[in-house]
Amino acid sequence: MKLSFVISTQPTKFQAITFDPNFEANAAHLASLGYDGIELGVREPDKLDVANLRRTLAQHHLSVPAIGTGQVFLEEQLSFTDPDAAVRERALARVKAHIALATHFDAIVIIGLIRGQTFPTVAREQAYAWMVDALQDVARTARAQNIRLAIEPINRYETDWVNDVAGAHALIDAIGADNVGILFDTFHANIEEPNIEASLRACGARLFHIHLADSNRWYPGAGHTNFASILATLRAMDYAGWVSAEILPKPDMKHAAAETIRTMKPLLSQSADR
Ligand code: LER
Ligand code: MN
Repeated sequence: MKLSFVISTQPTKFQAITFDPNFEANAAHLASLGYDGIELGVREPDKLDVANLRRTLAQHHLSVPAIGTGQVFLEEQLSFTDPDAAVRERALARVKAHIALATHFDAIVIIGLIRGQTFPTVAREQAYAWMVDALQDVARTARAQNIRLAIEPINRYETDWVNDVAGAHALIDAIGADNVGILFDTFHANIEEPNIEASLRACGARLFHIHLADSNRWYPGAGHTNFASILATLRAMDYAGWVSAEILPKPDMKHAAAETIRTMKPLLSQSADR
């Protein structure tokens, strides 16, 4: 298992993510702390200087395990369930741009808030059907480029469906594509799942990616989530993916990144020794 840290490539309202205009300095710092990669939160893939980004990451031997899309909903309100067909189309086109970006890094594309939620003026079944149709289209586009998608269950205070692993399985069954799996975020799971370890096991082979945050969304070690037990569960499942710290930059990003390493590295090296 490898460790990454989530960084936004643009300013964003999403608080559990760091944006610092000096990406190069952040990359150098995270690499010096011992991170293996940077997960990118991206609103506008077409505005990124990919060549420059790749150069900086290569310089510091960092990978990009995953690319987040949630800002497209948070900043621009684009989603697959909007009552306006033109908005749904723009959401679809944007996620396809994320897929094209992901091919440069062999990264997973995360499907969180962009998938949409219910709207008062649209029947719930209709909104769900639009979401499934869009994700089938996105999954086909991703498959043609060898890219995997990860559905992220998100807690009830941020969205009104697909809040847990059971909801993610139901959505993936409806999509019917094997390049679609689950992103398990320990912060959301602490709110929604009856038992974090059992819910991890319930992901089975669909477990594609992990977001790490403690119960209070601070760095691992700042709350009451049992990361030793989570890592032991992942080892027992032979999970070979990444764990990515998506945390509030508190008390500041550098402190949060260093504390994450302090808690997680000993647990991760146990998994390498197995
Ligand atoms: C994104 O990864 C996430 O966890 C959500 O809380 C975004 O709103
Ligand atoms: Mn997350």
